[in-house]
Amino acid sequence: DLHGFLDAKNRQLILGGMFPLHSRIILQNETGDEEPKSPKCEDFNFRSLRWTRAMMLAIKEINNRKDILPKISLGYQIYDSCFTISKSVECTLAYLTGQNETTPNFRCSAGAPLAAVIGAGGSALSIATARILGLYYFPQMGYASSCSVLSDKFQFPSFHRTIPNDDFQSKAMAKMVIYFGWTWVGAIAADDDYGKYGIKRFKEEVEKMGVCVAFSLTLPRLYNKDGVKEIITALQKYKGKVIIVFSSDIDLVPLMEAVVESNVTDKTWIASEAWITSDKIAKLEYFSHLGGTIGFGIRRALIPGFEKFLYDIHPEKGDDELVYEFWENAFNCTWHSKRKWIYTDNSTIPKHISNKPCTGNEKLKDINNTYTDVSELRITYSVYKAVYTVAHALHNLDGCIPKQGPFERGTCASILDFEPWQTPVSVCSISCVPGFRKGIRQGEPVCCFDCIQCAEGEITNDTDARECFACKGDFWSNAHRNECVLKEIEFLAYDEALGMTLIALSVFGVLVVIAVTVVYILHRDTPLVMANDRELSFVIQFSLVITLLTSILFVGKPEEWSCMARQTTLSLGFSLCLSCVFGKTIVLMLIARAAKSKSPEKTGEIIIRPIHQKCIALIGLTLEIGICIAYLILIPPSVYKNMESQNVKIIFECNEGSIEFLCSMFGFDIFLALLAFLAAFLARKLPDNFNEAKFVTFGMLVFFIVWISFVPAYLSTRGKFKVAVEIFAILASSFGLLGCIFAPKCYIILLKPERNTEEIVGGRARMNDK
Ligand code: TCR
Repeated sequence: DLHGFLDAKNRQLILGGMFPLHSRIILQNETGDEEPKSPKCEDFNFRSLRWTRAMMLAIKEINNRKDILPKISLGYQIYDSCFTISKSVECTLAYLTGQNETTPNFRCSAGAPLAAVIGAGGSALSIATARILGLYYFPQMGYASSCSVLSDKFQFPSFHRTIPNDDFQSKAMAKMVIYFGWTWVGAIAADDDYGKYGIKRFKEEVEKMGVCVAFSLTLPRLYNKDGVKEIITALQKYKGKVIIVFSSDIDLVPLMEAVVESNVTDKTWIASEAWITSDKIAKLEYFSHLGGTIGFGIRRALIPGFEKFLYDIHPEKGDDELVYEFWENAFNCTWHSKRKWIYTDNSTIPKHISNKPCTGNEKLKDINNTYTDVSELRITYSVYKAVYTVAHALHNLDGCIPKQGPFERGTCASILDFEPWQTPVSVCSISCVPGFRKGIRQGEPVCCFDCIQCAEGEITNDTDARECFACKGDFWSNAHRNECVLKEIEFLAYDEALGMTLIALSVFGVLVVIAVTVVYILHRDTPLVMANDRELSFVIQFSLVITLLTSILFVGKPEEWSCMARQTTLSLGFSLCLSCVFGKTIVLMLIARAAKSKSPEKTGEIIIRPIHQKCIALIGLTLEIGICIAYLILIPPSVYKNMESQNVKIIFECNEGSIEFLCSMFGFDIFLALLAFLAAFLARKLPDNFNEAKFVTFGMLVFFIVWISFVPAYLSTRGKFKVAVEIFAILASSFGLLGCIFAPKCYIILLKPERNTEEIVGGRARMNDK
């Protein structure tokens, strides 16, 4: 049915092929005064026809198979490269432009798209064509191009091959030379990339091992008598035995003829893969000169059904004109009828073919021809593999699952109109990926739009979306804006650097306080410790331990209990500390007053007794406890998940409940600090050597400065850093008090014990004794 037919036709892909079906071109208008024409080719190559047939067989097999490209049929379009760069480039251009000015030599296609090119034979041809095809990333699969440079993906981005890189061969040859202990060898390279690179690598390898290269010559490209003669002279002069030749068989033939002619014998030839397997060289005439030649071959394989397929060829079966030429060459006869209209402008019969007419009844079985020789399928097998490789690649392309594909954003290529690399698209704007929405451009058609990324907290998860959707609740957009993800939770954790540092600082502070306490206990009976109520000193030390340790309550995930505990403990700690300090300084103040009134003797009387000092401390603490209890009972703090202050995060923090209570709690502390400060300030001129009041004044100033600067810092930070700022203030003020009140005393107790006398502390020590 027509539909089915059209469908079948639509589902076709073409594989291009290039084979050196002839080995040279005949230059046409050497004068250059005529319109340029594609040159004709001569010297039919049976071996290449076998390669060509391998490609056809592979395609035929693939088309019959259900497991590779089941819904696609492959066609082919094969050109003769004539073993020349110019022809191969011409074919490449024909492939790329799709213009059949150059008619393919074998064709089985119906205007379907070209998927890949198999070829182009030798390295020099592949290098030339791969440079052009590479411009478009057009896939190319080499079957005989072994030159090492072709592995350079930078120069040849879309070239692949089914034959090993020559580096291996060059190295293997070098190893062989070294193995046999040959240290004096000659080298001959064909004048193409294959020969030159192969010999270059070989020389590099052997020279490293101390082998000397007696001569290294290049085979002339075209049959050039002088060039060959030069090589023959070198060979005759050469006293060594071993000659390495990197060349294709075709280029080598003239030299071999000259070798036979000039009777260069007694040499061992080391052959590269391209000529060791060739029947153009392995001829009886050359045997006396070339017998014993050694070389490496590539893997040989059997292709089932290939022999039958090879025999299944007849000029009258199809319209491939090359088959007529093959027949003429194989059976040494002439198709007189065909010569008239196929070989239009060269109807003369070539010299090497006899005038005997071809009948069409000739049997391929009767002759011994390279074409039908399936005993050594090496390059042939490589061609066969190349076709299968391409087919498998196309199969994978066809089986690509959308969104999981290899191309941008997981897209797949369409099998029937994929791009050589997979590019031209005809759109005004490229479609928007998930995470972006279409933004209309004023006054332009709807196909033209901008892709605008969704705002934070909004997402889209399909392509070309018109709108973005907001993430709800605990969710927020991810970086690509194509998924709603759970918001990050933030609090100052124990295991992060900041939390650990702060805890370490507070523990360090506690250790210092303990050290001070130990010093005080050890020197408990010295005047400096005894002066001004030593019990109060111990209480101050204890309260500093409490304030330092409360900072730990601020770290970690906030819980109901920790929220309730942190601010109250802190304020209690400070109130205890400050009321004790006040209790002490009030005594100093009174002493100072008495000293002023110049009646030192009366000091004892004006002095309130130590018990009174303790009472002051107790009253301070009790009042603070009262405020705390009221706070905890009436409007207690609680845990709060803060989602407003930062969109991307949920901040776990403590809601302080009542700001009034909080302020009165700390306000009371500040009040105590003020009292202590005033008292100390008034007593600062106490005329003794160790001026305790001065240090307390200083300590209170530090305390104020820390907490005054804390307020703006606290208000301007967010999240976990807010907590960190508070801990910092706690630590700073505690260290400040510790440093100002106890450091000077410890200094004297430990380092200047001679000053720890009754004189220095004046009458205060005495006072304490009462
Ligand atoms: N690589 C050669 C061409 C070549 C060849 C062959 C030609 C090889 N093997 C066999 C004819 C027959 C290996 C090149 O130029 O890369």
